[in-house]
Amino acid sequence: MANSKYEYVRNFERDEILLPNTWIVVRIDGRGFHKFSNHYAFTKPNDIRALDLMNKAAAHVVTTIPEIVLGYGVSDEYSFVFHRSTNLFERRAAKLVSTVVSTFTAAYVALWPTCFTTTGDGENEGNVEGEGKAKGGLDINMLPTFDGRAVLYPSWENLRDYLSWRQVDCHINNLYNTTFWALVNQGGMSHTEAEEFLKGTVSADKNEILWSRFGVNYNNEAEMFRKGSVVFREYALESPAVDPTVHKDEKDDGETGASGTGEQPLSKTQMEKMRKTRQKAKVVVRHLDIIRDEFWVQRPWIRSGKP
Ligand code: DGT
Ligand code: MG
Ligand code: MG
Ligand code: MG
Ligand code: MG
Repeated sequence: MANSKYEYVRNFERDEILLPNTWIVVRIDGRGFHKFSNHYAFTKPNDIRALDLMNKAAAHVVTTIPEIVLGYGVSDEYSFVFHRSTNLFERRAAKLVSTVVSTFTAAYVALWPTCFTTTGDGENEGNVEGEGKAKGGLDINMLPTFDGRAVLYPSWENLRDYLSWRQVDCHINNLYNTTFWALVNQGGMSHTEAEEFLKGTVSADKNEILWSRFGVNYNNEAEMFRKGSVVFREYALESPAVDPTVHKDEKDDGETGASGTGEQPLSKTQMEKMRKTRQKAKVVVRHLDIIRDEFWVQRPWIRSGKP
């Protein structure tokens, strides 16, 4: 290729390369979803259609980017975990984040009609029908957009704590919102009254309010609302893809594994083989406890990155 006198401008480009051998979490979050959820009349506090759509978009992201070993979502956010051994896009932060955000957003838009089928949803009566709004579709003036960031976690424990933090957040917010909306919708309180009423209450108080006033046992609320959603690859236990010996050296305290402590990085062929195996696996959405060890013990391939 001929060099032009303009070529030098390339030197202005700078890449942020993410530290090797660290877990990469790309978290995306809906921009202005407070407004967005009102516009499309999301059910309060949880809209099953909206959460299903987030989960479908996330499953698409995990399916099309095999380097992602796990997704965890709640409300308008999703965290995607790249295995620490990944070398995708030479670990360029901007490329990783922008690819995840745009893949997620594209899927969210494309799959919207599979979750939202009614027309005239929400507080969008002011819009002239046919003005940039397809029947039951998205309003050009109110499109879903997401921001994204990459955060690095140097140890398995740090990554686990990050995910636990998100799941605890899900629980705390959902318990609050469930109680708040029960007080408003069934209890006849105004928003301000409900807010005042809940000031200074702890979890046990909210459980008690739900039970004694509204006969609601919080533990019977949908798992998706209480625990959020986990997206990962599921392999049949007898699958040859899961070789139990591969995970034997994964000690709880040690950080061993692919490209870890002096181990040879995977060759191009091995990498390609692993990618193919992952692509063939089934990507599932579950609503499970990811704070306790059980989830991780049962699915060692998430931590080991093999396959
Ligand atoms: P941001 O992220 O700073 O651009 O602003 P927001 O408005 O997206 O704020 P954020 O992300 O802290 O909070 C998420 C908003 O999305 C919150 O106002 C509630 C809303 N939302 C998320 N899921 C649901 C749902 O299932 N039902 C309803 N009614 N609202 C939801
Ligand atoms: Mg925010
Ligand atoms: Mg948001
Ligand atoms: Mg949010
Ligand atoms: Mg290009």
